[in-house]
Amino acid sequence: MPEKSIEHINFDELNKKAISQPLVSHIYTADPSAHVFDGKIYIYPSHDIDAGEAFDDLGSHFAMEDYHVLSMDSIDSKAVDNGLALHVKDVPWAKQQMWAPDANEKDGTYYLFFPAKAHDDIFRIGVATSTSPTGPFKAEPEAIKGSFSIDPAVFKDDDGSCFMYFGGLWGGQLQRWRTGEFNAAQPESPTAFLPEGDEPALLPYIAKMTDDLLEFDEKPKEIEIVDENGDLLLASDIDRRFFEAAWLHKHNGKYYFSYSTGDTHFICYGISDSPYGPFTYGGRILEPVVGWTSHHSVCNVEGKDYLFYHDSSLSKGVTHLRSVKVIEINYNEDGTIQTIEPYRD
Ligand code: FUB
Repeated sequence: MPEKSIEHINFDELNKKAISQPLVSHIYTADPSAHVFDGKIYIYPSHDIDAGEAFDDLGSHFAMEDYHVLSMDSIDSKAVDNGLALHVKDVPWAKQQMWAPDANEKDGTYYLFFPAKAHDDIFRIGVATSTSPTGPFKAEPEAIKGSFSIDPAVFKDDDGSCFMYFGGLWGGQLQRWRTGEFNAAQPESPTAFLPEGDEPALLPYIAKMTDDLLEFDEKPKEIEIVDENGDLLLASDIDRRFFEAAWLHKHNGKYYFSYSTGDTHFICYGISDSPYGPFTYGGRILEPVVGWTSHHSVCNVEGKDYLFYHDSSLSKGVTHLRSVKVIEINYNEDGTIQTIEPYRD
């Protein structure tokens, strides 16, 4: 991925201006998916490492191998690293790149949902289960049937129905699935097979989960993100169109679908009356952070919504060595979200 210039950044100054600090600093963590289970906060992040892979636009340098679950007794308490939760060597179908995970709970079983490249180099999404929110998790032998691409987020609605949101461009391969089949054609370029600028942007996907949360209960459907006129966002609208990092939360009875715009580095959102959308673009939640990627979750803790996010300030700008942070989010009276600047002026 093309790096954002970091040469001008004084990281000591930047860290003083940061609106929050890393939740843990003994390991690098990213892509935080936060949930409250039984009154305690659990964060399911990627576990960033430097595996020595060369940087490329497909994200090969994001060569993560395992997951650790973080937990916090309250929003102000110290985060605890609960150790190894799942390693790629214990996932029969997966080869490499344990990217952004999520988790959920049903009837006392905890489910870890994660993307990885399978042995044929195609990203799929798998499930692993545990009797504890912190694992260790045991992976299912196969990936979810009909799954593809990256960044699963599993939202449980008020009636207990669970929906997976997923998808990611470039290294996440979404552009290779435009016909419903994986397009293995050359070139390797992450921007090949994308729509033209005046065509609608590629869309993320949703699928209702089966009651046991191990499979899709329906063929994944595209989620429309539209502008104030009801028109789909265009591929050229790079400040607003979906790229990766899907998340769904509810506020005052409305569904908020949030996501990263990738190469423009914003976290944006749309609002709908249905978990299936269409979502009307609502604005930005988070301005760009240090590092190429931006990835987040929104979690309600004791009545307040918090944004869990990451940046690369601790590693002094190394894009694949990120740290998870948290900050409260606030809404305006009309339901729009107040945009967060990650560093004070
Ligand atoms: O952590 C690897 C990838 O980087 C995630 O899957 C994307 O969302 C981006 O954060």
